[in-house]
Amino acid sequence: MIKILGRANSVNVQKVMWCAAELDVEVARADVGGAFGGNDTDAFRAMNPNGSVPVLVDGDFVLWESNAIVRYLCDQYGSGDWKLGTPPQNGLAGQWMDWYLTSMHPPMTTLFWQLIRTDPDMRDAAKIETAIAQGTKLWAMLDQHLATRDFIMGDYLSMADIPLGSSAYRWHSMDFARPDLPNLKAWWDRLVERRAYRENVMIPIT
Ligand SMILES: N[C@@H](CCC(=O)N[C@@H](CS)C(=O)NCC(=O)O)C(=O)O
Repeated sequence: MIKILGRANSVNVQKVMWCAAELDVEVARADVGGAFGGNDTDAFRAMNPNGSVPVLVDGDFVLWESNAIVRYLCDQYGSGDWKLGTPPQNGLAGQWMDWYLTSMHPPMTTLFWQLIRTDPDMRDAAKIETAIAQGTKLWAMLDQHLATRDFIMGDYLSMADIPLGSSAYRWHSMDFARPDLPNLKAWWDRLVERRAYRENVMIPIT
């Protein structure tokens, strides 16, 4: 069976677990990283020299980087819309997945660390304000894209929704004033309807 090494409260692990659940792929997850440790051992670093989670182990095949793992799961085990197929489809899905990592993840990480992992009296209000402003600008771009479609690629859920969808739970759940982005909210509501999303992503933010 496929193994995923990584703690359940990591957004990068959540992406992979949500994707596997959507594909109906059985996965055994082991708690590694954070308070569980185990990611700074020689054995772990032989699999992933970064010492980060998640890591996928599928037989002899080892893979790190959560977006790469999502793509691998869809390519290897997906069918129908989950497999995509044409270069333009793969290009567009990759565009949104990479945009999440390079553009959206940094302000979302700041918000997470400031609002969840930092004591209220130690928080940096300027950092929070900047991250909300950056996040608002970026989520508004996605809101605009979603004005004419139900999901990122069109009328079907795909790998393109996975990284941004995982982060959208945090955007809508952390305690700060959010702008009204109705298309984004409607898309997020569609994700919330999915059991695989609720079970793997919508868990306490810690
Ligand atoms: N770009 C990497 C980032 C991996 C990463 O930074 N993972 C964090 C958890 S979200 C981690 O391993 N932190 C150290 C730990 O959990 O001990 C990915 O998407 O997989």
